[in-house]
Amino acid sequence: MSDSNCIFCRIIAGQIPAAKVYEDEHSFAFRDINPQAPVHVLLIPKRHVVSLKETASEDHAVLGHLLIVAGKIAAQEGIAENGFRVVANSGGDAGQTVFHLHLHVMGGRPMAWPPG
Ligand code: DGP
Repeated sequence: MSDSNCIFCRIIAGQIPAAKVYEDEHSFAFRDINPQAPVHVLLIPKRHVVSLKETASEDHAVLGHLLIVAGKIAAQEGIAENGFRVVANSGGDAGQTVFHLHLHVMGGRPMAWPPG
């Protein structure tokens, strides 16, 4: 199910342009408009899920699928060998600004820990 008010649902539908890097039946990935690393891809489920807090039992398979796809995207983008980071900001304190679950797949430079 999609939400016509959601930016990411509209990107999946092709109503808002985005630089697509991957798509399959259940997921869609595109370049972040405000990249924080040389490679910064957003990977989202096609089904409108608000955040990790709102996941339902029916999302079990797609959540696992997203992690596997994240690794494939890292390989496709050439960042798998040196290392990459996968982040899901969930809720206000984490800095979530778009309320359609997304994994940030980032790499291409050394990253600090802890994150800010
Ligand atoms: P978060 O803070 O975790 O909710 O990250 C949301 C990300 O989405 C942020 O890094 C910027 C990105 N973003 C927001 N709007 C758009 C858009 O219209 N197109 C693209 N490509 N990225 C967007």
